[in-house]
Amino acid sequence: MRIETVEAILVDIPTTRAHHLSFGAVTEQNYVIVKVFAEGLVGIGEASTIGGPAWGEESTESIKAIIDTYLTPHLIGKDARQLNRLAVLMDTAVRGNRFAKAAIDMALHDLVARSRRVAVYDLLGGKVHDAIPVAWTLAAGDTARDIAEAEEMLQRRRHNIFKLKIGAREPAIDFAHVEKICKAVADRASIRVDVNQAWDELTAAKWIPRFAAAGVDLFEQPVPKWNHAALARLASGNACAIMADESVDTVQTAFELAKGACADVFALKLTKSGGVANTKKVAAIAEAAGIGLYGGCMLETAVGTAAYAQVFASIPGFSQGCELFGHLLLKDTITVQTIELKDFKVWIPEGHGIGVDLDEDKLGFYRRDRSKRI
Ligand code: MUC
Ligand code: MG
Repeated sequence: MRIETVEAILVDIPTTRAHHLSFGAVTEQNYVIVKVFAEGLVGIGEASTIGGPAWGEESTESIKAIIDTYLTPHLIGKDARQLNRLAVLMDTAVRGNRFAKAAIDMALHDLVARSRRVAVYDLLGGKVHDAIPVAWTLAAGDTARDIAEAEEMLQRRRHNIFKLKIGAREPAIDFAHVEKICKAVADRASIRVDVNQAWDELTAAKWIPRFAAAGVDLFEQPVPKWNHAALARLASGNACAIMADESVDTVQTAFELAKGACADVFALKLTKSGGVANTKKVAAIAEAAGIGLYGGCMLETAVGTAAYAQVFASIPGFSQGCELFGHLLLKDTITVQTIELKDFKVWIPEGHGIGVDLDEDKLGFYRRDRSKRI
């Protein structure tokens, strides 16, 4: 199945509300939608970034440039079915840039699965989950609004795990905010916080036990990604489970973090790890080290969400659930099918490939190079 072309399309979609993180507020999510064409079939994938290069090093613009200029020329004419060989080829041609490689890798998996008329999870040996418990992020930037959102999600039986974004304000102000939410939903939900690298170790050591005493179950990335030693000391404190997100990306960093007992939980993301195979290797390292798993996200559209879901479905574990809700934070959808969230779980999409198809009219509307939006 010879690859004919690869298309990388910049897409911007407004969010339903501002999403406040330690480094700013997001009102529009940016994506690169990738299409790989071969023998009359098209495979789709996606790279999503949050706040341009503020969350991580890659931006949608850099991802598109890497795909168009440095990855696509190596892929044209190659056999799409050789997924492992193509992953090695991409790693040889380009260092790092894992989000760009992951978007192509998702599209290749989708293409090959569609050509065999099976789901991507079938390519990976089948599902171990039909559904995974799914969190919702409360990040409206306003305590009353966050509590109202949590109540609505509980009432609709969509989410009973909430992740709160903190780190932009003084810890005492964040604490008051989180404490009020913990009190409001006590015994009905699990509350976690994500600091997105904003604290130093002393701040984390001082505040984590207080947040834990208020009812927080899990602390995500309290310190900068490079500070593995601080993560290890915080994790050994046992006040609260520590989850590595930005810190855990490559197979090598996963191994280093596991070796140093730096985290109780790893947040898995296909984009962070550079594709399907490496995500599964990171999961295997976690399994070997007794580290829990959480299915992370980058607020993907239903394309990326479906791709993540297919892969997560094939991995045992996920003791901490997942956060495959990104498509529901967007004002619109660019897929024909949606991904179902009910009974506090996300349900793995069924169908061929990743299980969702692009709505070409919507894609046409939201693509950045469309000169005039109607
Ligand atoms: C992150 O750092 O976890 C995922 C969900 C969310 O609210 O933010 C992102 C990124
Ligand atoms: Mg995070």
